[in-house]
Amino acid sequence: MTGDELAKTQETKTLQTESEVQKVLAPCPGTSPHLVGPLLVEFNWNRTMEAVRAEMKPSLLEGGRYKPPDCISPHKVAIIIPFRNRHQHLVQWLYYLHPILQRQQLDYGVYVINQDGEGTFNRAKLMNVGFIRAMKEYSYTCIVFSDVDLIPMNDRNIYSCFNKPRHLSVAIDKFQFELASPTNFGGVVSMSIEQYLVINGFSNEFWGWGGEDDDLYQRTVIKFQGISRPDMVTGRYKMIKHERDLHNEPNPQALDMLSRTALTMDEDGLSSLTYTINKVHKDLLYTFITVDVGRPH
Ligand code: UDH
Ligand code: MN
Repeated sequence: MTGDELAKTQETKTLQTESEVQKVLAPCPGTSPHLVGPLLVEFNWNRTMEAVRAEMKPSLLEGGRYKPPDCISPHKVAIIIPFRNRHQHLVQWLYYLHPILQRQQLDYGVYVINQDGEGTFNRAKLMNVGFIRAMKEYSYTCIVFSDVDLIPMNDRNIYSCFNKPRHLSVAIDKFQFELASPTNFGGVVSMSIEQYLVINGFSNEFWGWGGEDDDLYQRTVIKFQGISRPDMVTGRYKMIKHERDLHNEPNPQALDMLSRTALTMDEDGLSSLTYTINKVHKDLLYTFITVDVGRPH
């Protein structure tokens, strides 16, 4: 054996440890080779959480975490789902999204932020809590905020971050696959950590349904002069049908508050967030964080 060959064998030996194997993985390609495009999405089934867990078990790490096995993903994405009392929607979301996110070769984690108690729902505040908690756990570079009832119909709609904050759910079946309005910024939105910090996150002051997404849009336009969106074919979604939840009535103050976003945004948001975490549960499919967000003052 020549000296060179000997050196090679030793090199192979030192590469046995897991961290060394990680080091030699190449970066993932710009476009994942696993994408298939349009997807069939339907909700006329009732798989249990147990069944979904069993199906996803081979690929996932505890807490709803995943990393591509064969390349290093540049996209470290925390997915934040505002939640209360929507168990079956969550089963459906997890069943569809985990395989999609994996085909997109993302290094991701799923965080379900569960509002504790029966008080008025505050979707935006749950998003802020999810952001802070996820950042404490891992060096995420990107955040995707998603309603629990929105399922993408095309896996080329990448759950990652772009040069401007991005509205992903542009073409929902509920609105005949058209944009509900030109300024719509609800449903599924992504932004980099830096972008989210610049806009000071969501407002904490929108209690009940409506307005918080428009406020987020205004913050984004003020700081970034616009948003990013996929095309209307890639951005197709199905929304799981549902009635209005209890304690999430339309907020009568929303319009009035929206006239003051520019004045209040630097004082209302991540910089003023208060909350109490009551429980953190790590499931294989997600990290479930139960939080007391308080009540309107
Ligand atoms: N959410 C919950 N629990 C609640 C309220 C809201 O988990 O009690 C979360 C969930 O992620 C949901 C998101 O907040 O997807 C947005 O709330 P929503 O789905 O109620 O909002 P949307 O605009 O519906 O879809 C408003 C009421 C529509 C009534 C239609 C009656 N036909
Ligand atoms: Mn909904």
